[in-house]
Amino acid sequence: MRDETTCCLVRSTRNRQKATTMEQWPSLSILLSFLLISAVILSLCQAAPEVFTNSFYVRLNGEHGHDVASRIAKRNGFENLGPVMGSKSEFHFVHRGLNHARTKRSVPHTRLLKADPLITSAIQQSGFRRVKRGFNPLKVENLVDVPLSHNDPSDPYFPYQWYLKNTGQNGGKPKLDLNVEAAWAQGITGKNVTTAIMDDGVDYMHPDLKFNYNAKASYDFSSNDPYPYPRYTDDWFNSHGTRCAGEVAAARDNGVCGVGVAYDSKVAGIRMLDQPYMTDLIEANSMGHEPNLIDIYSASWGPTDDGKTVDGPRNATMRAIVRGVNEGRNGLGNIYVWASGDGGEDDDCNCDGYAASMWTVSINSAINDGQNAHYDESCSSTLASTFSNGAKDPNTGVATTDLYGKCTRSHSGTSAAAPEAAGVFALALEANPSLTWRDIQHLTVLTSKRNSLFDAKGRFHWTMNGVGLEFNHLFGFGVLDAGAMVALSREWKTVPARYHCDGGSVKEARRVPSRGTLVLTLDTKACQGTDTEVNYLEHVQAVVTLNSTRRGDTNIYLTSPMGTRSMILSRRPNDDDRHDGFVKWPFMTTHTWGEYPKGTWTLEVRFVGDVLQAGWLKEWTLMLHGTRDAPYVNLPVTDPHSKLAVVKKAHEDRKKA
Ligand SMILES: *[C@@H]1O[C@H](CO)[C@@H](O)[C@H](O)[C@H]1NC(C)=O
Ligand SMILES: *[C@@H]1O[C@H](CO)[C@@H](O)[C@H](O)[C@H]1NC(C)=O
Ligand SMILES: *[C@@H]1O[C@H](CO)[C@@H](O)[C@H](O)[C@H]1NC(C)=O
Ligand SMILES: [Ca+2]
Ligand SMILES: [Ca+2]
Repeated sequence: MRDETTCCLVRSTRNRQKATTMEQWPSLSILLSFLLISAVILSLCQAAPEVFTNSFYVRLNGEHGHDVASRIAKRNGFENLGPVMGSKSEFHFVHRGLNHARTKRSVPHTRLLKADPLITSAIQQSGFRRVKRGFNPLKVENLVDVPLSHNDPSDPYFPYQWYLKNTGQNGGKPKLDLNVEAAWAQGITGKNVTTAIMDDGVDYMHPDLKFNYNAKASYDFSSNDPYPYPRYTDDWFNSHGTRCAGEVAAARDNGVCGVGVAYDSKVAGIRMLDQPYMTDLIEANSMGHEPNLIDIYSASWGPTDDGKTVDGPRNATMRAIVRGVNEGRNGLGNIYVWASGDGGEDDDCNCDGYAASMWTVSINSAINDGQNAHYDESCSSTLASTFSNGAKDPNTGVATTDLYGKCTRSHSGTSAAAPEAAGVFALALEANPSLTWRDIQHLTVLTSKRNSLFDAKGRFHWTMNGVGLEFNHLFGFGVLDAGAMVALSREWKTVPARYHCDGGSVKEARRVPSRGTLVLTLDTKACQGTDTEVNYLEHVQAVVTLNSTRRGDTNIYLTSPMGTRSMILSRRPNDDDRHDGFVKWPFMTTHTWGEYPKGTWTLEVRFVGDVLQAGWLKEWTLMLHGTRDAPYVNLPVTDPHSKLAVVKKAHEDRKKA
């Protein structure tokens, strides 16, 4: 079943009544593209000056294919780098005579391309910043002997992999881990599953990775060749991807480093972070690379975590993601795993359009005693958590592979957390290869655990939503439990079709008071009686347009008819924007998962901070995503205390009432 839009910046009013369940990048009218472009340009002005690269998105007037495209490029003085997402009519051209980054568009080059009779459009790519999350420079490692049980992997770093098996090493809390041994004990180790590490390259000759390397699914989009080997620098800056790869698929019992979460799975390297500026085409080609060979894409990067950026996937990248979830894995949908961000309490991952997307699984981190890490961001779109580093000794990071055949124990940041989740999902996909991208999200919600996770500062408490699912603003539905996820995956029945319901809008501009709160309500029937009826929620988006004299002092809450209150925008003290505000920004919450959407939704907007601010809320549209039919009805309940049992009972009681 396909899934319709919502993206955000350009939600089409024309599509409102459209009865499809496909996730869809809306067909764009001129007005809508204008909105998108202006939103993008506006958000860029805020963060960094716009630059233009020497690369061009080129659309031909038909499906001419690669060779013709190369000839067209050549006769205009360009080089054809290849198709955009495998297309026969869209290509990526570069002009070697242009600087890699300039401050002005090169109108003559664009004009030259557009004048070619076989070219219908040519867009010079802007360049922007995408940063790795959690980079730690090289450290010298001294190993000490830690006793092992005879069932444990014999790899020398396994005793340091407290996130796989926490015995209380380094002051950690015993059993606060991913519970992977319970998955391995079911014979599940990730066989025939490929995770792509979209990063700065992978040392695929590393003795702990080379037998699990999927060369066919790999590519280097930074250098445009099939070998995503990291570029050497003295400080090993480009070790990030190799470290992430080892967390997923380092080999077992080979005497090298530790083991991956899914140590019999494969990793692909997609090198795409190592060039002066990121472009939409590099991101799109990376996220759309070999979607039938790659099951899971893991990303430990994003817009700058400076607490004042509002940015997300651009045009082609959004298309790549939507195509991935609709068509990838031969129609089951690719899984995109995202590090929620390292901006700390002063940032909000709902302002990061990758992490906040419904089509990515956004993962936060916890440290080895159950607290959040000091760099963790919080937001209502985070689905679950894994682990990053130690509490007492910050060098007790994640033990994994490092460049040039080495090992490290100090990989950290939410960067380190996302690949652990990719590994757990690889286990789930081996246990049940027919899981869809949505099944993975449902399984995550149902099997993640509160365990002993807590907010170090006591701000965010564990709260029960309307159908008995416990969530936390920092950790989502809790820490992944590989054993439980694999067990439930085996009996899983694919969830019912997904629908997208426009739950209504408030479109008159309303003043946000300088003191006090603007409270808006929307009564919705959740498209009852239409073919997009939603009765059981998955994601909810509040698409908001607002301006204010200080964007970072704006605070927004969304409360569901069942009383679940999500903070969809927290204070960001560094965000001093006073021009752009938010333009149709899709704030997302996962906290109302499983709830019934019918009834009254409440949006509260207010200013926090010491200085009086002023602003206007110009638009609020409520987008409800989920199923018409109850999920989980055909799933057997073995444990009456499981979340599955609790939600099923809530749904059954509701039906009786
Ligand atoms: C491995 O996965 C591919 C699809 O990704 C599938 O076609 C193939 O049958 C699988 N092989 C095994 C042995 O399960
Ligand atoms: C986005 O894509 C649409 C349709 O493919 C195109 O018309 C528009 O110019 C693109 N915008 C940018 C900024 O590339
Ligand atoms: C916000 O928009 C309103 C109405 O369009 C306008 O009057 C006001 O000056 C704007 N405020 C800011 C801070 O841009
Ligand atoms: Ca090993
Ligand atoms: Ca961020």
